[in-house]
Amino acid sequence: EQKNGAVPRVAVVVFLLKGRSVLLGRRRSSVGNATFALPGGHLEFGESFEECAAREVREETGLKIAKAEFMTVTNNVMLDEPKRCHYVTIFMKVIVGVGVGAPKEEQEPQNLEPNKCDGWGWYEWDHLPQPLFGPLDKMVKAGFNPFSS
Ligand code: 8DG
Ligand code: MG
Ligand code: MG
Repeated sequence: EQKNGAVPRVAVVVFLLKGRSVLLGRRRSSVGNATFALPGGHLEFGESFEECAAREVREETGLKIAKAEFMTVTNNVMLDEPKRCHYVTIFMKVIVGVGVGAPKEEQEPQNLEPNKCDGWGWYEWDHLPQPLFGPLDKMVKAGFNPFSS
């Protein structure tokens, strides 16, 4: 069933892992406003998942990542948001300070899109901030752990 020409879109988001922490920012958006989410955005025409991950992380945080690894994919239908949407979301991961092309430990994220995000912070996986953005919340509640995947 298709409503008002709306179609599912593909998003690529990135778990940046540092020690026991992940990078999250509080959204300013008509989808998941004021919830904590990963850096990421829309897959552009012709892009690989890795390219999209690197571009979105650079655009949003200034961090340079060369090699993000595929982790998992989820289907996210969000009809209750002010802007109804449906995303197939690709989750990638990068371990900070490990391997060629990973950001160095001392590199700190910058809030390069302050109209879309309140700011980036490192949060321990065992003490995640609330509320989490729906797609991430669903994974956490299902027991997903990016450190053991
Ligand atoms: P762009 O113009 O830079 O491509 O898009 P954006 O402004 O960065 O888009 P976004 O909302 O940050 O990401 C696109 C969609 O990805 C978002 O509306 C829903 C989906 N998405 C998830 N989980 C997450 C997540 O943890 N973080 C982000 N940023 N998006 C997510 O399903
Ligand atoms: Mg973006
Ligand atoms: Mg984004």
